[in-house]
Amino acid sequence: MVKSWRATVLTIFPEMFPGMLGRSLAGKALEAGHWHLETVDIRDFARDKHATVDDAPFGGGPGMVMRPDVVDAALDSVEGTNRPVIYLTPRGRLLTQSRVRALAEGPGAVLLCGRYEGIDHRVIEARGLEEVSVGDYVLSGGEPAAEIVLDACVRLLPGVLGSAASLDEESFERDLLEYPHFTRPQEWEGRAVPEILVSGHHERIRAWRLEQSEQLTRERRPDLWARYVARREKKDLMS
Ligand code: 9WO
Repeated sequence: MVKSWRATVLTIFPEMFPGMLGRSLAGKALEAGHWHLETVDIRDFARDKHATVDDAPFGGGPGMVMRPDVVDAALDSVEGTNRPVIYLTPRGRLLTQSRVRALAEGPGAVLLCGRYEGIDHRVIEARGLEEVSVGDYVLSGGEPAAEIVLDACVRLLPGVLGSAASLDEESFERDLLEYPHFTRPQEWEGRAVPEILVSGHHERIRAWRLEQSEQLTRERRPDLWARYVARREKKDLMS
């Protein structure tokens, strides 16, 4: 039996976990023991009688900042120093599927959720925290972002998804957006399913789907399209 993937979430709202994850595939996987989740209540590491975790920013300005000593003590309480320690922040590097894949292949992750205007910069530096963003928008705290990271990782853990879905991750087609999907009824409110999909020509269906993916990616995501073209050309050169 291999040791299961381990997530530790540091937050002042531990009751937000597993949250939406508990109701999804990740929740089933949690019950099945494919991964392990623990929360650390940052407030438990405050040392004054009011359990203060935040204070006013030096230099003035609105809002409050999480104290470095409190966050540091909370991080000290976490076992397993071989896991990456990630701070969820809109300032972070954007999360990609390749980072998700690497995280899922590792022993787990420690996820630090900030509130207020964020955490004192010195603890980010001192701990060498990996700053990660799940998108270019500001939330009221890192917790929903942590749940997104966990959802993305857990579905890749061995045994969590059925075999069908795990295969589609391979090759340069990773850089493409998904082709459109259709199911019954074959005609719905005057809209027919593309004829090719009911033709039974598997090779032509595969080509049609690739073409749809390519067109959509070209139109919507020039960044992904450039990477796809580059990878495809490199692959063509090697063959
Ligand atoms: C608050 C704020 C107030 C005025 C002007 C600028 C401001 N920025 C922030 C801010 O970034 N607050 C964060 C709230 C502090 C860290 C935790 N919070 C958070 C994390 N919001 N959004 C995220 C997040 C994390 C990962 N991916 C996307 C968003």
